[in-house]
Amino acid sequence: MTAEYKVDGAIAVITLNNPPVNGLGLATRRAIVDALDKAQADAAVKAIVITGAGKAFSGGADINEFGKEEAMREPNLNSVINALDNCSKPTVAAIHSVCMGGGLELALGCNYRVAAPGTLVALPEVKLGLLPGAGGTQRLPRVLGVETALNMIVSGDSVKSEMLGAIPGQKLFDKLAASPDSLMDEAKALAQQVAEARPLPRVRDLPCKHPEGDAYFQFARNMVKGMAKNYPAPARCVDAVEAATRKKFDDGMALEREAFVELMWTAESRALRHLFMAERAASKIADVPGDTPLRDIKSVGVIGAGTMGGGISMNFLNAGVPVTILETKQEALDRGVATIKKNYEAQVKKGKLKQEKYEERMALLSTTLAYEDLKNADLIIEAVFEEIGVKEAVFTQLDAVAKPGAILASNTSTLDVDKIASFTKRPQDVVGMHFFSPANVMKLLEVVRGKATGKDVLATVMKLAKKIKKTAVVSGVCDGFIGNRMIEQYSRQAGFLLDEGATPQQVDKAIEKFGFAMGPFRMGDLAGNDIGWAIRKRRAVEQPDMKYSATADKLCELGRFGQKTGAGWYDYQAGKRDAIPSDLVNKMIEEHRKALGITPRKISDEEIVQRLVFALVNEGAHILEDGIAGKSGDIDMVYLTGYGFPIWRGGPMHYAGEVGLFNVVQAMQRFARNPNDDAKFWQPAPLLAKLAAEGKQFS
Ligand code: T1G
Repeated sequence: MTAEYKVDGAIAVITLNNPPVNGLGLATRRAIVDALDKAQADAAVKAIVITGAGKAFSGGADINEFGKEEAMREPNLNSVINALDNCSKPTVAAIHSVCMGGGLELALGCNYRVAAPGTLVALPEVKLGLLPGAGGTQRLPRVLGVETALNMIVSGDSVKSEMLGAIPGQKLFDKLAASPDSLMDEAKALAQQVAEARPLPRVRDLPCKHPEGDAYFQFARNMVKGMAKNYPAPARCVDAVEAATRKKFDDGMALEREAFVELMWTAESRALRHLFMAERAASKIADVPGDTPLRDIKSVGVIGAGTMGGGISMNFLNAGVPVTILETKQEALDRGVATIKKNYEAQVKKGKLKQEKYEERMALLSTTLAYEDLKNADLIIEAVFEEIGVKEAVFTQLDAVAKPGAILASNTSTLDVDKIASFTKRPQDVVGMHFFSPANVMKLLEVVRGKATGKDVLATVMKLAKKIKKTAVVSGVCDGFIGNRMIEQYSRQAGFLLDEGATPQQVDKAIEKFGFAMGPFRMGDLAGNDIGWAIRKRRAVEQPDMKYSATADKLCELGRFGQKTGAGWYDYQAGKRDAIPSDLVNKMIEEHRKALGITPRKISDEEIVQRLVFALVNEGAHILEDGIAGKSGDIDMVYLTGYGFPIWRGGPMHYAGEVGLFNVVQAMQRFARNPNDDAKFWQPAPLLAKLAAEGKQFS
């Protein structure tokens, strides 16, 4: 059932019922028009109320239909709203919880609207690289005014119903219900009251003007150009709303429709829609049922009050979960707490956090030097020194102290979670929770699943990730999990590009122009070049055939670890973070090329970007083959939320699909023929080669 029809006295009630958020899929759209026909054919029915069952009035068009012909198949949403516009009896929308996108457009097609307080109202299409495509750009300005409507459409942000209802002169809501519980009674009462009222008020008949149209829309265009240079949709939103003030309603609708169809086929919209689905899919684990019982996490222990431990603690304090931080020395605890306070005070100073909220959070924080004090914690996360011996000591003690059923998590970024679990008698309770620095800011959380990790532990951590506003992605156990394993190949290619003739600044500029937040060399200087140095030393023992450019080691041998040592790939002025191209480093690279007998060549930005990005794609394909990531969208989520991959390109695996896997493999074959590149490096992963040969995508 996708819409229920019931007659209550003289009022017909149509209830959308397409869980989870009453997405307006084809079957639901058909059910609405059938119900409208039924109500109009029944002489006993004098008015109609439309509402939504469950947790939403409607979340809008059904995103599962995107890119499919069902989305456009009649009755499409515009046709449903036209049927409302031409309905012979008054229609009242009873709005609650969530009223978004096509759901709000549907409500705007009704003659009257009653909203429960606390309803989230939005036209979020722009966040999918679209614009409202069922009259939202033409109707919302008519009921809220041009400026309020345009702000909502260009931002895509939700606004509470009571705020919109308080706008002087607004015509969006005819009534705000006293409470969600009284909504239906009040909507039916209004329907009864207007049953004979004629002519029926239609939003499309309202005037739509802006007193200084030219100046305002010029201002709006300038604003949008600045904030959305990589996205075409916001500018089209401005065009459509401007059309509402200048054209007849139907002509404005035609412009909106044309813009909507055009945007639907842009790479940016495909990327944003992929991101929307991938983010939700990431929280689903193939072999962990959605109804897996969860463990109750009422308190958290964090071991280590350093940068990571402090940041991790803040995530839970922010979510109202009490935290006990354990350290080995009081001064380490004091330093850690002082850093947490400093972070919060900075937010209070910027007006991003209220003083009382800050105090509330600090009241949830306690500290200790004794493992004993963690005995009641439901989840304990260690963030101690990245050395297996230290982890062994910590988990051995945790095993002795933690209560049965406590989840024991390691924040390790490189060590073997199975080995860590083996230090306990409860491997089923052990899981990796790999936060990214700064842990209280970065959205990505790699949840590392050990061989023995319990399904309820995984389900609990994935749910908890949502509560602390993290994007959690499950990774299997391997060196570097998903993100760091891929970035190692990316960094190797960056080094080879230097050997062949590129400079650090040229590589960084090329990939930053492609959209990365930061190129590999600026990022190395920020994170510390010694991290990669330690990994290469380990590699030299474990995997001697894995070649690297020697430039990175030479840099570290000069003590140039990056910003923390005042010099890295770039030079830095004291106290500043601006990366200054270094003559010393560029000379070192030139001498290194000579020693290799390589004549430097000019390398195009396109080749730089392809070699860096396809290095990620190929390793991502290996990660899928090895079962370390469950789906390619998970890999995209890791790169979009943890490694600065440009959002509007959808992540490395999605981007490879946009390029075409055939073309990716063709490029890799060209690189393999380059005498100075590592032919073995460009051996396509079997999965990539197979999909490319079959003309398929990763997902
Ligand atoms: N259609 C179908 N399913 C949807 C959906 C939608 N529009 N929105 C969410 N879901 C699913 C989601 O996949 C998840 O499924 C479940 O609902 C809970 O979502 C013509 C073309 C509505 C505020 O962009 O902002 O209308 O994983 O985890 O935190 O102009 O979802 O449980 O199986 O996010 O409570 C415009 C997008 C579409 C709204 C609920 N609408 N959704 O948040 O739960 S374009 C949107 C949201 C459009 C017209 C155009 C949020 C939410 P599962 P959730 P939540």
